[in-house]
Amino acid sequence: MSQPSAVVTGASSGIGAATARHLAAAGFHVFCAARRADRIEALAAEIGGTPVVCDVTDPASVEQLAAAVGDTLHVLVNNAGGAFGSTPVAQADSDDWRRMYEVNVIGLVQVTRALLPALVASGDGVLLNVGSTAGRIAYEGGGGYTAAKHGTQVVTETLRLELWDQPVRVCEIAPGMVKTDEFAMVRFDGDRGKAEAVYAGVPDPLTADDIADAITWMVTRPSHVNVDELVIRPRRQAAQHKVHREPTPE
Ligand code: 8X3
Repeated sequence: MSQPSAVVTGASSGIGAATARHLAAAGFHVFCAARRADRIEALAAEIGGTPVVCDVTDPASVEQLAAAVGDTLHVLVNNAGGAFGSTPVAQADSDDWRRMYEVNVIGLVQVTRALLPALVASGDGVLLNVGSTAGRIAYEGGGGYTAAKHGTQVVTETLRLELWDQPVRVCEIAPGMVKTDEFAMVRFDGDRGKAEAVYAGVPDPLTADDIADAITWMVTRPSHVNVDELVIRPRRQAAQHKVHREPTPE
């Protein structure tokens, strides 16, 4: 059998880059899609994949991704996403909310729509959306992000229903506290103090590799096995508001 192929969006850092590495190690040819050319070129060179510069919120860019992938695709990991801001709903920044909906929902839908024919054509495709525990609960200051990630979750469920008679599995992974280089820094607009506070007193949050490992497991199950959703947290995070933190020096 020829080498199976995978697309990972948001592959320039964090969970996306780790997933590209893990899938390549599992035998996939990986199309590394993201906006930052230098990063995905280096990653693709490292893992023998193909870099594709792509902004998932731009339809023309997504079409170019589909053209680069070609007629057949085995795995699509819709990972591109993110949180912008942490203001209460009463002070919501409409532009931040729009950006979050654009990347976490509309971008995901655009990539899915463009690549679905290739997933179907493979005869055994897997579509995996990277959601969040923020798509399961609400928390103060999380309004725009939780709304968007609930959107990711509902789109995933809808797709599973709509594709019920197609040879495509539809899965979601919903990670909790994962420490990556960029997620919290982007959310807090580069405020390192606020970003570090998210993980304060938690010496062992999940890593991008933990999530990539779980994603690789999900997409490599036998073809009759659909892992609908997988919620994954560090042991210290029993719930969004219930995190076992160790005292930190003042
Ligand atoms: C990230 C999880 O806790 O920051 O997707 O909302 S959280």
